[in-house]
Order: sequence, then C-alpha cells, then structure tokens
Amino acid sequence: MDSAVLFTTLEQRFALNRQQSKVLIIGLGATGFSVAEFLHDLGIRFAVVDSRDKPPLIDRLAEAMPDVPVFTGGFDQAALDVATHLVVSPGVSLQEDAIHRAVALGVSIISDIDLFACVADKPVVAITGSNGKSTVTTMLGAMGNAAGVKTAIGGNLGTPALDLLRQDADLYVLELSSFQLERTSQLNAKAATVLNVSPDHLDRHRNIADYAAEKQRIFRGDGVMVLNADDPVVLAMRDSGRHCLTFSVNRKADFWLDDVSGHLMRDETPLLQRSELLLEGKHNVANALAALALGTAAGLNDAAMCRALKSFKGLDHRMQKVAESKGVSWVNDSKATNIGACIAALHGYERKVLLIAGGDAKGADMKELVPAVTEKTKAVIVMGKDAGMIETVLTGCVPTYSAANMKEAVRIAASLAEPGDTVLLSPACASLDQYKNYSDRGNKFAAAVRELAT
Ligand code: UMA
Ligand code: ADP
Repeated sequence: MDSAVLFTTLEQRFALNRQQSKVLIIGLGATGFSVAEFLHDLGIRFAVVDSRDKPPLIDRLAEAMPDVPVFTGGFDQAALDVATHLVVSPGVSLQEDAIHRAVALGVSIISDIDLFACVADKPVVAITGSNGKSTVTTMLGAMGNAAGVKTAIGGNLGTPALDLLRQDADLYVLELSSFQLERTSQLNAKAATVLNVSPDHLDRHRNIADYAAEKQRIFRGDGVMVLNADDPVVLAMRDSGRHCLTFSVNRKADFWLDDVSGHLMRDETPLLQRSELLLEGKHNVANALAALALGTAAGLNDAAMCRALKSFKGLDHRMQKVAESKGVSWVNDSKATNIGACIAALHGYERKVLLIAGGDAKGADMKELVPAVTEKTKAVIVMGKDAGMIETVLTGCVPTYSAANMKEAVRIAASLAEPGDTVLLSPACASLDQYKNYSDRGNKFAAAVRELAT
C-alpha cells in the first residue's frame, strides 16, 4: 500500500500518527515483536511492556531496535500513563487492572489484526472456531496455492498476521483465536467462518455466551459468512442481509456430505468422494466442506481445491498415528486441548479405545466428556493439574488410572492394551501445566511410545 494512503488510513481509523501518538505494546512475544517492527518501519513512537522478567523476544528487540524503551517484570504505570494507544498481545487478558484503568482514561485498544486489516490490500479469509481452525487454515492455503493464487497463511496458526505482509501474496488466510478477535474491530474479510463453538478458554471468557460473541466478531464487514449448519450456536449468527454459505455433515446445505453416495457436494454437484480424503473422522469432512465453501467464496476453482484436499495429509499432533506395536495403535492427538476435540476424536472409533487425558482444564466442566468416554473407552489414564477432577467425574463410568507423567501414562496404557486396541492421547486439556506446549506434550508421548517399543 502506498505510504501516504497508509498514514491517512491509520489516522482515520485509529487517530494514529507520527506526530502525537505514543503506542504502548503490551507483551513481547511473537505478536508484540511483529507490531514493534511494523511501527518502527513507519516511524511511529512506541514502547513495550511485559509482565515477565525476561520475555521471549527481548534480546531480538534490543538487537534490532536498540532505542525502543522496554519495561519488564510488570506493566509499568508511567509508560501506561503517557500512552495514547495500547496494542495488547492475545496472551494478556483485557481484564488486567492496568488495562482497565487505561481504557477508563480514554486510551484506545487496537490489535495486530486491526493493523493488518488496515494495511492488507489483498483479500483476506478469516477462520475461527473452537476446533479445526489450524486444519482448515492449512487446507485453504494448500487450495489457494494449488489454484495458482499465492496464498499466505498465519495468525494464531503461528506466523503473526503483520509478518504475512512481507510475503508476496495474493490471498491471506488468517486463523484467529477468540483472544485476537475480542480486541479487533477493523476486520472486513472477503469470507469468514466460525467452524463450531464448544467450551474453551473459560478461564479467560466470562461464560460460553461471551466466548461465542467474541468469535462472532469475525463476521464484521460485508464479506461472505460461512456457517456450520450442524452447530446451532453458529447458525444463529446468520445475518439474513449478507451472502451466507452453509456446510453440514448431517443434512443438505450449500456444501454437504451425501451419506448415500459418499460424496462431498456443492448443492447437487458432487465434488469429491469422502474416501479420497486422507484424513480420518467426520469432523475432518466438516473441515473439508468448510474449506471448500471458503475457497469458493475466495474465487478458487473446484479442480484445484479438490486436488489439494486429496493430497492433504493433516497436521502433526492431530489424530496422528505415531506407532503400531504388538498389534496396538498409538495415536497422538495432543492438540485436543478442549472437550469438543476429544469427543470428536472418540467418535472417530468403532471399537473402544484406551484414552490418555488431562492437563489444565481451563475452567471447563469435564462432565461433558462422560457420554463419549462411557461409549468409546475401555479405560482412561489421567494426568496433569486437573487429573483428580477428571477422575472424580469419570468414576463409575469406566476404570481410571492416575499417572504422574507421560512415561507412566504410556506404561499403564501398554499394560492394559491388547492386540487390536488403540491408545489415544487426546487430553481435552491444555498442556502448559506440565509441558512447554501441545507439541512438546505430543513429542513426549511419541518418545515414550518409541522407548517402550524398543
Ligand atoms: N505473557 C505474560 N505477560 C505478558 C505477555 C504475555 O505472561 O506481558 C504470557 C501469556 O500469558 C502467554 C504467553 O506469554 O501465556 C504468550 O503470550 P503472547 O500474547 O506474547 O503470545 P505470542 O507469542 O504473541 O503468540 C500469540 C498467540 N498466543 C496466545 O494467544 C497465547 C499464538 O497462538 C499465535 O500463534 C501468535 O500470537 C501469532 O499470532 C498460540 C496459542 O496458544 C499458538 N493460541 C491459543 C490457542 O490456540 O488455544 C489462543
Ligand atoms: P484448532 O486450531 O482450532 O485448535 P486444529 O485443526 O489444530 O484446530 O485441531 C485441534 C483439535 O481438534 C485436534 O485434536 C483435532 O483432531 C480436533 N478437530 C479438528 N477439527 C475439528 C472439528 N471440526 N470438530 C471437532 N474437533 C476437531
């Protein structure tokens, strides 16, 4: 974008300029650093605060932008007092006292996604939901590139949105979390979706209604709304004045699964056979239908979209088979960090599995696991911060075993497993109580399984 136009846009939308603005970036992780680079390039004054003593990107910032004031070990009040704008990283709650006080004094809050939305001059597709975001975002990236449209993917997926602007792209596909959306007001995506809503992050959102309302913010603007017809909470977000596309694995919709012929359909047109998808589970059929709807709204052609879907192998740590040993399958679904993902995983199995679950439940009510666990598991091995609570909830439904760590969980599972069984790590909880992140947890599971096999 031409820089004169950019400065005018920033002034009009945020009253942000080089003369008067003093931006305070809150959080020096991946997002904070991307915002620092963006503002630095534009010559807009800013400082950075982080509550941690040594935030992850502090050395990189000191090297790349040595003159930038950085305050760590808390949210420096003097820095807050002079700020005209706050750019709050998604990991920081807007309920923090310091942020509340600043807002009450008239300081405006913007997000990296807002800045991105103002600057991006190519179409944006935006994806949120409790589960399936990363899968659908990556599918759509593959579809775009298969169609010859240079497609950049990022956001909550990993690459901060502002960093995507450095790529030579004709289409941006953003995965957005509820935290990113709650502080974003400038999005106008060409197509957007809420894939599904099930309880998650209830330690940060007041209740599920608030959480759903934050997700609904993805539909701001006038682009195509892609809605899951199987999820009443999502379907209720429909705006009858807008172009909407629905998808469903249970009934006819704009994009749907025909259980009789086994085709993924657009209206009455078969697009591809379910058996041509490499991913297991009906939830992945829903993901593929959502990606087809979004891709269609973005103008991608059917042949390229289907080609991409047929070769899409899925992402690590999502229903990933890591070993087959002594007739037992070991499946890593460490990315199942909430109840909805764990239930979707269990429903993918005909035969009962041995489940390893637990970690930080993030305020969720684990009773919601009971029907699926009762129907689909032989036993559950619990671990992590909320192990005791999960065990209490499951008592009387299935046998439960408690493990101190992943090695022990794998050992217990191996002692219970018989040939033909599956051991599934699908924790229904976040990993941060015991691991660096979900990949660390998944890697430790795979390592423990390998160790056992040798
Ligand atoms: N933190 C502090 N004090 C601070 C700032 C951060 O303690 O002052 C802590 C946070 O509580 C959090 C961690 O630091 O635990 C990281 O926070 P951050 O906002 O600096 O995170 P970033 O490095 O900018 O990464 C964020 C997203 N992280 C979160 O939302 C927690 C990344 O999503 C995203 O890939 C990245 O921006 C680029 O857009 C990760 C994630 O876990 C994968 N997302 C959650 C999820 O998927 O469930 C929402
Ligand atoms: P997200 O980015 O929303 O966390 P992922 O694609 O990374 O979504 O998948 C996270 C977890 O949710 C995995 O355990 C995966 O098997 C499961 N999952 C993926 N898609 C769906 C869906 N549509 N419904 C329920 N669970 C899903």
